Amino acid sequence: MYVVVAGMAGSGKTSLVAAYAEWLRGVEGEEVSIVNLDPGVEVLPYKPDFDIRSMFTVSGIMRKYGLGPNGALLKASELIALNIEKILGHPAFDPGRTVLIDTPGQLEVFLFRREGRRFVAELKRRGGVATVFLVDGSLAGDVTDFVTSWVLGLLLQLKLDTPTVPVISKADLVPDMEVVEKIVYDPLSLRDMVVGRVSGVNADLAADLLRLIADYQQSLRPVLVSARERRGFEELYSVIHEVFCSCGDLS
Ligand SMILES: Nc1nc2c(ncn2[C@@H]2O[C@H](COP(=O)(O)OP(=O)(O)OP(=O)(O)O)[C@@H](O)[C@H]2O)c(=O)[nH]1
Ligand SMILES: [Mg+2]
Repeated sequence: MYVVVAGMAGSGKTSLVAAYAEWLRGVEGEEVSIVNLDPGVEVLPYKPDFDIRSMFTVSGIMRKYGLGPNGALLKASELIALNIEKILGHPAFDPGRTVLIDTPGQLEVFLFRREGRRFVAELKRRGGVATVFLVDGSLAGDVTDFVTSWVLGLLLQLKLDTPTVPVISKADLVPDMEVVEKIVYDPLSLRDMVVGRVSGVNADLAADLLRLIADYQQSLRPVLVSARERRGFEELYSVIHEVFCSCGDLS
């Protein structure tokens, strides 16, 4: 099975992949591969089984094509799509393993574009795919930030058309557990908090976003993880497995 780890820049993808892979390796019968698909990262806290940087890097592309960092990541996304067969032919992508895929920070430059969708579509042809969408727990201090990040996860679910598990990362930094619980169990109860912060038509927009969250939450439990404190992994494991079971035989 393939687990695509996605989330806004700095939401904790790489740290989670490192800590969760280590935990998963201790689970009996689990064969784990780690894939680094971020050509821009300099230092990784894990040893990848496949590393896109063995093919190209953002800094190499910047030099070669005279591009800035985002233009270079865009180019890298195209190169990933062009080399998709070669990449997915690597043994790290054996669908019999749990393949954790660490994605580039800038969602909008890879996963939200055609190239990222194509990559995920090819994964789906080979095995089951679930997306873990990280919402930075430290954002829960500002309800509007938290709600908008959560909505991004829904948009990604639509774009990739995969089961998507919202996961609150950096649980050790969550300033307000009440907001976290409400968004998971009863998003509409955040209405007054969110609507009061914006004016005019944006208040209606905010209320509609909460309704979207409530309607498409897919009755998942809240999953809070902390890569730093190494907690929440049992819950993450069981939710990912539930997602696969509810989607039929995807492993
Ligand atoms: N307190 C705390 N900090 C964390 C945790 N996970 C990640 N961080 C910090 O958050 C920052 C970003 O973490 P990364 O794992 O690099 O996040 P990322 O999503 O891979 O970042 P990009 O790939 O650059 O988008 C780093 O400073 C991490 O140390 C956590 O569980 N707790
Ligand atoms: Mg990263």
